[in-house]
Amino acid sequence: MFSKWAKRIVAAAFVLAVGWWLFSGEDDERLFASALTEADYLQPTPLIVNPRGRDTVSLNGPWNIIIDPQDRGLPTRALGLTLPGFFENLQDTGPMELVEYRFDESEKLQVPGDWNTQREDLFWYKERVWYQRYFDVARQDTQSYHLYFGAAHYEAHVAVNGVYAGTHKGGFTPFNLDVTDLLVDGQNSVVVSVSSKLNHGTVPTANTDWFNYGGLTRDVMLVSTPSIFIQDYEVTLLDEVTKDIRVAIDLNQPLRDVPVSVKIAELNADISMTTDRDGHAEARLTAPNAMLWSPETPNLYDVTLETGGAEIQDRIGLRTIRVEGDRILLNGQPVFLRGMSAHEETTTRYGRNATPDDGKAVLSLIKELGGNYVRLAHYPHNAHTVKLADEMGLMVWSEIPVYWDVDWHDTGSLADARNQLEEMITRDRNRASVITWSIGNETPNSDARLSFMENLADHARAVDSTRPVSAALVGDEVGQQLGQAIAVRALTSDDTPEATKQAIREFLGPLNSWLLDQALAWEIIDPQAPIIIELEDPLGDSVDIVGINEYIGWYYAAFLSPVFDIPEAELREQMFELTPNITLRNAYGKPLVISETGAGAVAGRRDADMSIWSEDYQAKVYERQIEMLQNSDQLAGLSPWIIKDFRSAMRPLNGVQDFWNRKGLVSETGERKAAFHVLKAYYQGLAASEAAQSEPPQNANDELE
Ligand code: GCB
Repeated sequence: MFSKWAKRIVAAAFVLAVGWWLFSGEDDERLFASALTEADYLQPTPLIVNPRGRDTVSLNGPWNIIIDPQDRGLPTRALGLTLPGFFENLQDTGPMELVEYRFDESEKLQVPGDWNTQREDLFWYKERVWYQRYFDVARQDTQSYHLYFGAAHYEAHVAVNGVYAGTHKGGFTPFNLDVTDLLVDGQNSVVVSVSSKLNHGTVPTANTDWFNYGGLTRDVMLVSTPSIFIQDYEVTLLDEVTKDIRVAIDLNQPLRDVPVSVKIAELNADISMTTDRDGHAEARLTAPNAMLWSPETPNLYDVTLETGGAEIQDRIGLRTIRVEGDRILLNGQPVFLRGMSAHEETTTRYGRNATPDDGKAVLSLIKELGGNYVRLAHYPHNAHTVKLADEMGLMVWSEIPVYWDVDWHDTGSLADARNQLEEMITRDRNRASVITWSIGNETPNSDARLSFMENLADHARAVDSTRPVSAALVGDEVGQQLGQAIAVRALTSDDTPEATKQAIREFLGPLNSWLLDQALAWEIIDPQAPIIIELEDPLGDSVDIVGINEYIGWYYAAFLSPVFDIPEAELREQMFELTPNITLRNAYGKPLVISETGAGAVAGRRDADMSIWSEDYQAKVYERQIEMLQNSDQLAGLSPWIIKDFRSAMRPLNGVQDFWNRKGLVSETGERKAAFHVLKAYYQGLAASEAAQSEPPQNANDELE
């Protein structure tokens, strides 16, 4: 028999031991600190190419959601315990259980879709939303299962049946997670937490002229493959004359001697190969009868790839694309890009495009203009849209969101940008429509930015050596040289008020003023001479196609007016006069694409006096731009800004913008503005003369027959 005291000591020791066991975790300096830090993130598994051509089950539809502005659903540490958070999808099974969230019977959001336009109270919301749904799987032991997300904006954590499975950063590219070991036969639960918060270190940062749409914005699916499967493949036309084609396949594992095959039935091509020790196989074939892909003839071939009995279906166009001197050659012939820039928004819904029809509505507007090209700005658009561009015959500029003020010194930002670039290329490398990978937009010139961007250019070429690399440059020179031209004209005109001349001289400073006076006296500068603006941004040397964003006719007048003390109305008039005398060039002898130009206009606002925000003013900017463009012998195309008015938190002007950027050629509901018709006449004229030039010479007898 134990004595009373012995029993008490044992009981106390037991209590202490349990307490120590429960609460002896490391000391937490913060209560409810996140237990999921970047160091713990599981990366997605390598991207599976063309999931829709495989065995998939769609997980689109209504998902249960919980709004979590304080990140309380993430696993946290408190009182020495790790609390698993909402990943668990815990159910209370009785009236005495404290579970402070519930997905079942919660509100729902449609997937794919942004949350901002599905619920009024989420319009400006950027923090975390938890998504959950159930799905059934008839599990087969021979199969591998992958959860595939077309995009989640911006950071997503995924858990399956309560187990954290991986994290992805980047709001516009796909990712997949191998969840084979987490699935059960029958009903499964997936929980995804999505945060749309951007900061100084994200790509892009929070500083963008487009709307921060958050959520599971693209298709979600469960892809089922054999355990050994084709991860990635490439079918590329190498030569437009010999019609040599390269086919390359990569397995998900480095396995030697695995039989794989590629069939293009219409071309009588049926190749069987075995993989090397890297799980890679490749072959060349010649298809003399292949009809090439072009915007005028968007021919696509059914391609079937197979290994271990699992087939993948694709439709692939064959074409070559390269740059020679200042020309872009499509199938060996110079091509002029008659395009428009587009955000991923359309006239048929408010919010981020989600369905193939949304993408089609955007591309159809560009076809209606007589276009052959679209700049998908400023981030990779939905895979559906790029497929449609293949089918509809539109060449594509595809871009990553390296925009304005990314942190050029941050290795994390560079890693994110490289990853997004690689995911974009991997997803779309078999799309004939994509003719260039753009590594960014309007990145301000500095040494740190140049090495960041050169790193991206090298990476793009390493991942895909078959396409030119491009970037849209901001062209500081345009503002500077326009300013110079205006200063010279104002100083030499008798009509300029003395006060204005004085303001310009003050801006120039005594030395520049004196130099200018001498140059004028010695007739080295002719105030009426054509203006040649040469873009010298060193990034132009690192890319193959130089894009320039220039807003002659829109921004510069507002920028220069206070500097020169010239009324903005007068400057705008001068800009219109000067524009046709401007020649744009790049210092590197490369193809020059006007990646942006434009002006804002409210649909329906007409004004013969040409006030800004009127359709008439916008149309005049387009007319003058078109005149100016004829001067540039390096010009290889244009994609004015932008096909449709788009949402932007940066554009608050009430009664005019109301958080819409108004530079669209059509309004958010599809009203065509006057400039739409100006550009349409220009593009249709160009298309007609190109068609006439490419027609074989008329046989004299044809007319007699
Ligand atoms: C630009 C940017 C684009 C803006 C546009 C504008 O240069 O590249 O993202 O939306 O100008 O409207 O100012």
